[in-house]
Amino acid sequence: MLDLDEIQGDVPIGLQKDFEDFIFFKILDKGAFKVALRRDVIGRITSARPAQQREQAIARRQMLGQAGRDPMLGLNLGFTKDGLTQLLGSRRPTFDPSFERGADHPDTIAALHDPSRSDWLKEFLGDRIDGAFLLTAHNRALLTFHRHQLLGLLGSCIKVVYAETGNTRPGRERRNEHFGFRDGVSQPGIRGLTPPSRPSGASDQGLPEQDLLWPGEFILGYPGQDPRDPRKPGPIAPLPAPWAKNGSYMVLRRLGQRVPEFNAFVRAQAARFGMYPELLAARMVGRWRSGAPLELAPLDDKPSLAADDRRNNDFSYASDPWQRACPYAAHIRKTNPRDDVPAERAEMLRHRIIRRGISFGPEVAPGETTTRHSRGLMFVCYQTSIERQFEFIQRNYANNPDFVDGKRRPGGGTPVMPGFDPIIGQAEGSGARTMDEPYPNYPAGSRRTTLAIPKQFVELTAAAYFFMPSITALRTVLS
Ligand code: N7H
Repeated sequence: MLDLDEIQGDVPIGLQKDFEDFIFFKILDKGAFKVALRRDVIGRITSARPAQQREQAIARRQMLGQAGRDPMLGLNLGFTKDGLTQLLGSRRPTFDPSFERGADHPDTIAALHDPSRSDWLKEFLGDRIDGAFLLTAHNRALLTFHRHQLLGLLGSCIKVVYAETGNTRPGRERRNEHFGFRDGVSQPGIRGLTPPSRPSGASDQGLPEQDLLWPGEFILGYPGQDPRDPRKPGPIAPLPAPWAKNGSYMVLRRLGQRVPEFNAFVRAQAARFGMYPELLAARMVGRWRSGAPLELAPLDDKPSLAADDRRNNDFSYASDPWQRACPYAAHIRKTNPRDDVPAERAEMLRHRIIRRGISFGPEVAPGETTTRHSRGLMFVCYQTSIERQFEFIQRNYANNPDFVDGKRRPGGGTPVMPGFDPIIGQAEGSGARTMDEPYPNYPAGSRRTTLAIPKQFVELTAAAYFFMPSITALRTVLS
């Protein structure tokens, strides 16, 4: 059983939010910071227990058809490797190798084909970043009040290096990211936390086809997955220090999205292939903008399917071996290949992440045909090994045109090169990318098409890795 009073709420549950401040800071006065942390801040941190209770309250309200929302403030806190060194000294324990290297290390940048630091936001690079506060609220005024209060408590013991406010999009776009796709549909479940929806049948599933993973994949100090058997727990990974138990690693990436350019590209390419643009956009992502998966709705959107949480994830790829319904390289097939290689099912469960991102930046303005305002996704994900989880997905799946490997044209024909993930895949030196089979051969057909993508529509503008300690670690070793 997970210790929900110890784990920060954003990790296993998610902080309830319509607005979220990301406050990146440098510690100026270590002693004063520790005092303020212990005296004024730790008591405000939202552990997974209240986060879970709030989820239950929201679900009850929805069931009863009650409108309105309770004010739900949330606060979580993470430290970079530099922050841990500030607080613990240079002889502190060594953490995950990728965390210790950092997102801005030239080796990380080269391995992930990220843009070089000179192309990142200047403000983000303005000073050393020791930590980040994640602050959430259901309206902007409350968030601003909450932020002033927090920064007032910390006074001059920190310097804010950079801050970004994320917000859910307005009106009917509320659940969608900036390209207009519904986000937050598929997440791994956690054994012992996510209830199985079909207790009589698959005990390794939460909602239908939602994998239930052993908690050590996301929270330190618990058994993770067995690499050979999807149902069995693996060993508990050694902790960097005993106090790291109930902690997790957060990857943060500020991903700019060039929305008008993406839409214009989709329209032009769809015209070239003689297909309607919404279908091409869906083939790039693997879901329609509504959230309905191509595996269950290959040629026409089915919004009712998208809205049904018991059905919108209830599919696999083994039944689509020739990418007729969904391209191998579509964003969701690349980043979570499910049973695309049935023999590697257990291994693939070791590369999952819990995503907790939020959009930032304004809506596209009327007449904005070339991106004029910075907007995109504050991508956040949690894991217990950055190298094996986030970095693996980005490097070995999304950026790797040969993945998924071993596929052939129907009937055992020539080998297929699936191409890049057209949403987040990055070629070396920001080079051009291709994706196989944008035009569907569904239910049959053999028309061979390739989508040529000359430029990125998603561009990294800042990134950092954080450790999210347990409440006790914050109260003892770190303050
Ligand atoms: Fe992705 N998008 O709008 O196109 N993502 N993503 N992502 N993503 C998903 O299931 C998107 C990014 C994953 O289990 C959906 O929530 C955009 C990064 C994974 O079937 C949509 C950006 C990484 C899944 C998007 C972005 C991932 C997933 C479908 C950047 C990791 C679950 C809705 C701006 C390296 C797959 C949903 C599954 C789903 C979009 C970033 C990973 C619509 C625009 C950086 C694992």
